[in-house]
Amino acid sequence: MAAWAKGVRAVLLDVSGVLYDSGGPAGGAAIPGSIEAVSRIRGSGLKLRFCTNESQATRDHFVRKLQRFGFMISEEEVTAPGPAAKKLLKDRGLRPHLLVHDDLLPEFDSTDKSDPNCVVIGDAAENFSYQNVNHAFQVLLNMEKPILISLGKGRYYKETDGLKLDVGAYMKALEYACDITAEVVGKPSPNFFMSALAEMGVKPEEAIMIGDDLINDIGGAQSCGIKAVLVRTGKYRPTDEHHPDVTADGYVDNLALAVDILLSSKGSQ
Ligand SMILES: *[C@@H]1O[C@H](CO)[C@@H](O)[C@H](O)[C@H]1NC(C)=O
Ligand SMILES: CC(=O)N[C@H]1CO[C@H](CO)[C@@H](O)[C@@H]1O
Repeated sequence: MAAWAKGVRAVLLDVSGVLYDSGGPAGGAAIPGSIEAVSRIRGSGLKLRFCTNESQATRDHFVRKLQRFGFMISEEEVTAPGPAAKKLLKDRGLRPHLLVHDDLLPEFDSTDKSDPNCVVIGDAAENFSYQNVNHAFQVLLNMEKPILISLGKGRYYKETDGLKLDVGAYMKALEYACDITAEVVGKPSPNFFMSALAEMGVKPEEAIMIGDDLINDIGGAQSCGIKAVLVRTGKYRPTDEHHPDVTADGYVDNLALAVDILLSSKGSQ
């Protein structure tokens, strides 16, 4: 029996690359077996939370896309960096200049954006034009003490037509140009994982994270004391199984198989 599957009461699921592959005209497609796998987790009585670094769209938009692919999922079950950043801005009285995707803008409708005293950067995809990135740079350098808030720090992700630069690459560019360090909201930041656990009311050792990103999903969860399993879907690459710094608690071909292992271990407890 897999050691990682013992004593699990709650499951944290990464979404893109685990539940579905993004890209293409339909915006992506479910990974075979994953729709049933989510239903089986629900049926088993385990707690469940979707933990995404998705910062290209509002949470509502994101949930509707997954429902269209066939997943049973509701907005309250999603931990995403957009809403987390919105709360942080409010708590600290920060007014953002936004370098985010057009589809994420509605998330900040009620946020005061006048006379910005920070820059928020998300996965802006096509909106990462030279003009937009350079403008954010100028806004930062005009501040007495530049504050850069980044919705995740992924290096790249995979869409159906290939690998794409993620927000982390642009965040680094601004950090370098302005000689500052960004504050990261979202994976792999410990606060992000801990808030997902708090929402489920479980301790780190009672949860398992399942993701396709070795550094952000696996390393991020493990740094909070959460066990983590890497699936060989999405952005997975064979070299992920021999990484010098991060070793997953398990490596499994896909979500369906991970759920098989999890539920058979639960049955035998
Ligand atoms: C963002 O990208 C979309 C799609 O390419 C484009 O229509 C829109 O004008 C862009 N917005 C900004 C602020 O650059
Ligand atoms: C941790 C991480 O970066 N996870 C996901 C981020 O988003 C992309 C796509 O938007 C996924 O492929 C990653 O798995």
